Amino acid sequence: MEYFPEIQKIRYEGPKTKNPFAFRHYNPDEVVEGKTMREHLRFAAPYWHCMRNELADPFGQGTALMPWDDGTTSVDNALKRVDVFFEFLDKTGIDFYCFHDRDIAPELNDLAASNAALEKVVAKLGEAQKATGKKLLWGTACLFTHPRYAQGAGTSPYAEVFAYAAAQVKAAIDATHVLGGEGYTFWGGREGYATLLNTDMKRELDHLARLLHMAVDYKKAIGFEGQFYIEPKPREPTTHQYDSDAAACLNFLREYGLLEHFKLNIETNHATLAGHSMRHELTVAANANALGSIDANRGDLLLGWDTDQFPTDLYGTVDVMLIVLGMGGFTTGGLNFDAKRRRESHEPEDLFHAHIGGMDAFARGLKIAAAIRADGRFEAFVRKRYRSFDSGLGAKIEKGEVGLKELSEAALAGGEPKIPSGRQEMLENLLNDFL
Ligand code: XLS
Ligand code: NI
Ligand code: NI
Repeated sequence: MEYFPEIQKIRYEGPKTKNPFAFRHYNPDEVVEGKTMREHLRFAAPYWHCMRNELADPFGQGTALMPWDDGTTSVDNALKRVDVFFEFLDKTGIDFYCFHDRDIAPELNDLAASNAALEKVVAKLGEAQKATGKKLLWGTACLFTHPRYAQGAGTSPYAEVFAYAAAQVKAAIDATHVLGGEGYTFWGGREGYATLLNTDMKRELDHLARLLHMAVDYKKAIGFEGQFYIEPKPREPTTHQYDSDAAACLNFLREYGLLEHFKLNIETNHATLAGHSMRHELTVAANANALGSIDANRGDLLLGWDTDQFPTDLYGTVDVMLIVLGMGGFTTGGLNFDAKRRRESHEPEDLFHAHIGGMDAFARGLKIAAAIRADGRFEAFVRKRYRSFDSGLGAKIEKGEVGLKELSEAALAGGEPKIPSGRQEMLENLLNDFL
């Protein structure tokens, strides 16, 4: 049974092709900086957006046409989606995928039934992985959709809800482990608050850290070697989320002794919602040696909402790839298109156009970033900008060999410093030369 019969395997045809179902820039086996594009980019598709997103918005119902889906919560329906999804992965040439427990299998009347359904679908996913060579980038538990989590999961004021969340995390880690997942993500959609009038923030944070420590212990107990990630996001659905940005996450992990066990999964649209550029968030994470993986999407500058659009902006993909190449590439992580089609793009073929565009934009981002690095002018400029710290007084400052007293003497003797231009406009022009 073929679910996308009109669509053939997407192939690289080069920048001149007029075929919308072809790659113009993503050429999986082309080598850039000593590795193939496929090895650098490690594209992943999110099960939730590809298979489960009906493309509803707060004002209207779903529009997505999913002729394979009977709309029920049956396990058979869930099993069928696996076939559809793997055909999609095969035809797009995407090597990895990500899921929430509740995307792949239905939440049924009680936890035991939900766990049993999950196990059935996981078994089928395992077979599909084996048959196709596709791999799981990361799994996660959906701790935000069900009404029981309306007031939080790991930060719920109610111990029974915390226990339920822990049970879901356990089952989702088991599923990820069985499927050989390279990572496991915690995104705390409800881990925050709507008002401080009813919230004990300290206690909630302590509880969230407890849940994560339990997950670390469990991971060790079962021998799961995948990387744990936290995915920062400042708000939405809550008014304030505790994991609001990369810096807040790093501080939380450090405070609770969790930093050695976690890296960050940074999402573009979350960065911009937090009032940062993606490059800022990636730099903060990479500086702490904690940049693990990326949810590659983008927001809309005109909307203050997590629109999860596909990443087609070249400035954005160049920024991302500069940081990824700069840290020596992904290890367990990859580029997960946590992105959905617009509500108007409701036909199955739009899924393909969307991912082709994202993959091509990242292929160009990779090539442009590699060219920028080979050219070396940006690096040289930045190095030169700080060169007064390479020797003399600056080197002494960096080494901690001088204090306020010595520097006061130096400043009194040196007079008013003359500083060179930061050359922002020249550098922006230089960046455009590479695009
Ligand atoms: C929502 C998040 C979510 C995570 C996984 O905004 O991006 O999709 O990636 O739970
Ligand atoms: Ni995400
Ligand atoms: Ni998101």
